[in-house]
Amino acid sequence: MFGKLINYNVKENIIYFNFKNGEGRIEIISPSIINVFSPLKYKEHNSKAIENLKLEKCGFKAERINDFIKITTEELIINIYNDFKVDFCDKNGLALCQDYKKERNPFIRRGEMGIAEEEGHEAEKGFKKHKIEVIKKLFGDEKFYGLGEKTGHLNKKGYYYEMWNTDDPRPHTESYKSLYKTIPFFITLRNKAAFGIFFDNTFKSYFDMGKENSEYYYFGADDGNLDYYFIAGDDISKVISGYTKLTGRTPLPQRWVLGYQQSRFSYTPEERLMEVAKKFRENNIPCDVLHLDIDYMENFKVFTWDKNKFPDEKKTIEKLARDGFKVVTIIDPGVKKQKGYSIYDEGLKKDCFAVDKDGVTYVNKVWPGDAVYPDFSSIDTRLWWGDNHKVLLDINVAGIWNDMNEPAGFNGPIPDSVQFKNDGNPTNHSEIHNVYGHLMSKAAYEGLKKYSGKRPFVITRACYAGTQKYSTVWTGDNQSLWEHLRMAVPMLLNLGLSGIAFCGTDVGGFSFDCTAELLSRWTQLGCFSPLFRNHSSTKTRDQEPWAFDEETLNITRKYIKLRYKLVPYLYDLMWQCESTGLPVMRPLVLHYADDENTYEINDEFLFGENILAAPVVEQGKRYRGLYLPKGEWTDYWTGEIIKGGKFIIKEAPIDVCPIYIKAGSIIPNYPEQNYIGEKKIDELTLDIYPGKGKYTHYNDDGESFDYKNGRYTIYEFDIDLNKETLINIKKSGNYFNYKTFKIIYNSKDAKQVYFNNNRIEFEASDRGIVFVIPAEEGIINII
Ligand code: MIG
Repeated sequence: MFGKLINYNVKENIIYFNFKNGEGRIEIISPSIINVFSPLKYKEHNSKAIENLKLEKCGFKAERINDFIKITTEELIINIYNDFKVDFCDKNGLALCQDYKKERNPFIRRGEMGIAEEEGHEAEKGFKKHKIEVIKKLFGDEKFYGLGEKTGHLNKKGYYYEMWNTDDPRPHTESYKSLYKTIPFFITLRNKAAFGIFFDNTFKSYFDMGKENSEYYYFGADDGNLDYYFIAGDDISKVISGYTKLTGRTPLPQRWVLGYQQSRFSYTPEERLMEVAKKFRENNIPCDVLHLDIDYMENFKVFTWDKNKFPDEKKTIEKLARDGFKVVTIIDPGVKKQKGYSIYDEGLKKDCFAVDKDGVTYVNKVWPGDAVYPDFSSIDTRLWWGDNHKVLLDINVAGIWNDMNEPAGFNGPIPDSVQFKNDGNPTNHSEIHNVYGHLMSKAAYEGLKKYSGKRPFVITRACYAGTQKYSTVWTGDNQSLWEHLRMAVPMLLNLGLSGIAFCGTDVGGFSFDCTAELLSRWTQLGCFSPLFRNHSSTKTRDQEPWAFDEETLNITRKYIKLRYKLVPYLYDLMWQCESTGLPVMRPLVLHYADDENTYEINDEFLFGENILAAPVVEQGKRYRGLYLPKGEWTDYWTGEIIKGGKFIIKEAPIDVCPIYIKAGSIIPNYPEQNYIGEKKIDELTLDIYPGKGKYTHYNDDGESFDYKNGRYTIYEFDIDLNKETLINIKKSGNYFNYKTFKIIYNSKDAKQVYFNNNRIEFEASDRGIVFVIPAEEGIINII
């Protein structure tokens, strides 16, 4: 397509290429991040994902070698050939990723659908060439990860997907090409080296990960620019850090957001909501958040309340607050088309709605009936929309749940011809569709930040690359099926690898009736999902922890309590994420990429680096096989210490989710609470597993942005293990200090304990000793 390479020239960090039939550019973002670009539609990048990118100053060299141009950075060699074919090599010249130099050549499909189609069988689409296509050579040993929220397994090799945000309520299966989210980013692991590719194109896009031919994989799009980033890394962590340097990182949330959340379509009227709240406290189950689904509104009109169901919504929220509950309300994009309804009238007046090709406000149907669609691609609309949240924040609504923002329409898909302002660069739906939810959640985030001053809590269903800066996500309408519990693990892991560190599924499943056993197992997974929310659809059977039987109540309570115990550990992970981009739930391969046994583990994951969870995802299963990577691991339930680097079989009765703690871990624990913030925590418990290790614990006010101005305390622990154990404690910052640390040291060998040379009394615990020291700098010495 580009034809012969004619010449090139260098300006600042960009190398411009002229080909016989077009222009190409290579932009050096950093020594290991390279942008490949051709202005096929727009002269410049028009990214919705990347904001305020700062280039790293770095030297590079460009030179002609025979028929290609060689670019050398400190970390990479990039060769550019005729037809704008690009090869990436490491600094020693070893090929990492190469363009495929031949044409696509799909496998053969034989036969005719004929009558089979009438019967309802879906015909596979034949070969389709895309306007933009980048074809990469398959070396054969690749593993692919990422691509956001996709069905199927952890490793995406051999799958074909499309990126077109889709609300399809049928049971999501492995053959689904699209769900609610578009994250055109994947990580390739090959030869123990990793790199990522972020294809920053919001039009409908295509990812064939070696399905149509085993010699190549490709990505492509219907329109837009050729615009992708190659992100090299020695390991997966570095690739994620590079990708999130481009698209942003999940910011530290308020602490209560990490508590348990209960939802339902819908908890109305007020009495029902109150009854649910009461049941939590009666049953001694911690809970921080209750969600209000669409029925709280008057005729599904956003930013209104149905006064028949909530006569005084402000009071309702106050009453719940006294018991430690926060309320999150749903807000859909569709605005009811009704004269006299202020949001509709105002939006029209301010020209905030998308219009059809003739400039007439576009109407589709959603919950409120005929509805119009805010044009979130316009800054004026985003500001207006953000401001609308003030009425909710004024009565202390604590977070916003954005749904239906693919955007969905009951009268069928929104036509491509619908017009959007796109901040001064007008375009149509085909370009905005995949970023509609992203821009909506950005508007909500900014409104919440402006009027609450706290760290915004937004949950969105649709998203694009970079949404992590604004919102957490849930994986939409799953069903109460074992198959969906099983699929949740790789789906959440791949979301995490795609920059979305904060995500979760509807615990228990949305559609269909849950069972006692399924809820028990799903809550065990939920305990380790950053967003821990039980939600289910209208008309399905009750799905709260107490809705089944005594056993299920006890099991769900056990795991919800465990979650509350682990909140300081999880909060530390979220804090780290702001500087590393690393997710909370991590596939084993992220930390153990030199161990091939970890490459395709679909039903185990690391919760941070220290905790390994292996949930049971099959009905009736009371034991399971699992892999422990190298190192020593303590069985959290039995205390048994197991040497890793092997597969083991673990008994897992219905109340046991296998959990292992890595040697050398320090896990901070909170005491039991009904909700986060119920108790002032002056004493932090540190659950310590002997071994060499380091841990950093972070503490702040848990809600405001003051931490950005240094209002926090950091405790650093360093455990050294020789003949005796030395734990070195350092502190920086002086704002949120504990009085004491209660230390649980999980070893029976301890004979004497000193803190800064003072002898400390200790008691025996189940698996070791317990003692209390002042929460100060110093050295603990365990002999
Ligand atoms: O058409 O608001 O995924 O969580 O309960 C269904 C009602 C609309 C879909 C969401 C689901 C929510 C439901 N919504």
